Amino acid sequence: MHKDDPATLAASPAAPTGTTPQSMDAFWMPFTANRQFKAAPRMLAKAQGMHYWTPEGRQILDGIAGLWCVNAGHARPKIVEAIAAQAAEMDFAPPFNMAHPKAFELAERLVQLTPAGLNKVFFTNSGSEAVETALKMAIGYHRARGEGARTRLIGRERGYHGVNFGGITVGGIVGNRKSFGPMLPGADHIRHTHDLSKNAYSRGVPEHGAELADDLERLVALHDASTIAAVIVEPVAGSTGVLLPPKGYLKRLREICDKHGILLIFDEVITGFGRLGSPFAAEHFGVTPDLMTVAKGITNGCVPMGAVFAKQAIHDAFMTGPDHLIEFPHGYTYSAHPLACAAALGTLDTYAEDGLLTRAATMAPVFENALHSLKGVPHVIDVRNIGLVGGIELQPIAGQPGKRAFDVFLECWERGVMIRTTGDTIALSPPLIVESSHIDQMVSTIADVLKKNA
Ligand code: PXG
Repeated sequence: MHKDDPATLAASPAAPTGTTPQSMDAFWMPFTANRQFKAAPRMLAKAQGMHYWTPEGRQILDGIAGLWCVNAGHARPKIVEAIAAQAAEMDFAPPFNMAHPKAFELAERLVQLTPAGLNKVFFTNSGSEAVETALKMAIGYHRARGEGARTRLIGRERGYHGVNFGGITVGGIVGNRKSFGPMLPGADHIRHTHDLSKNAYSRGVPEHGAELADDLERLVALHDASTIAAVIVEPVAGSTGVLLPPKGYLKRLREICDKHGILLIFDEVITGFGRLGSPFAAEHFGVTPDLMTVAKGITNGCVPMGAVFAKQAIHDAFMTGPDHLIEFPHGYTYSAHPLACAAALGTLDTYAEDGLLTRAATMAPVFENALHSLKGVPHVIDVRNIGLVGGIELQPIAGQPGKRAFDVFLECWERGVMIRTTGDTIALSPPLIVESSHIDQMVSTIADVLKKNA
């Protein structure tokens, strides 16, 4: 197991490795309160193992694996070496009508990890692109089979599927949607599963709410199944504030999809690559989707990459027509980029060597106990956990939604712990190499901050 060796850390980058930029004017920052940030920047300059360092050399414990992606911890040698070697050997290869061997090697390695049946891989460069790709595959699949009326896409309230137009159409986070017009026509949403009145402080998946999957029957009754292409859900919703599927919910959703010929898409951008203690959430919950999107952990966050896994039958439906014609007119200049493929192969080696795709299962009880110790701490109204994902929901300050959690985030940063907040929920998703001492540091820092601000 890779650890942050104290000797290594002592020798680690105390000296500044970056400098404060002369001007911060030009960079329009993504998903950031730009004005707040530029008034009081939080800059990162170096990373190793479980930690970041600021340009001044201050050590920051990484409580969120970068952004749910650095699952093996930072600066893992095999990944660093693979990227460097690939950059020197071949920087780019066109992915349309050309290829390079590592793309095929990676695809074969990946489908060894996926649930049986998901044996075709299409490469993208992000989770958002993986989602667009999966939605297009779903609609194109039905059309190829002669069911061209199945164009309607169903998402779920509070869902997050990236930021492109298909993704925000099926997404259900109002702040990400309301400013951007009508989006794709015909989409609809099933209800979300969050119910604090019944499920607060559940350890692992909540008991109540499997019947919320029946909401899909309501939409089938309204629109008719013959118009519906696919349903997309996150098995565990991350961005919206860590919402776990009620016991039996995903199985029921699968059954209803099967009954009506609707494709089921799991968006595993955060749950993929070991986050729940299995390689994928599909395996964890014993439910196999028809299409599965991933990104983030596929390269340990080191080079942008996403992917869609598809069932054989979906792939095969496209494989018709003259041999020389493109079957699926879709793809990106950087699909299966050599640097991303090299990084992904180094990542899979690192996961395998350290047993990281199942380590979250071992650490989950420690993580769960630590998180649930926050029950009773001022402002905490719920604690949720599964594998190495944690959510701590806070009582919002009246009239200022999101402010309480954001203040906790700022103060944790000052105290050397990087957490993530969304609305008034704190999310934790540490690198899968996390040790008990790191978990204690994260949770005690959050508790101290909440008590101080009580
Ligand atoms: N689907 C899911 C389920 C995601 O979590 C995406 C798609 C989009 O991936 P890209 O690579 O296009 O960003 C994501 C991304 C958060 C947070 O709030 C979560 C994500 C991204 C940024 C922040 O913690 N997930």
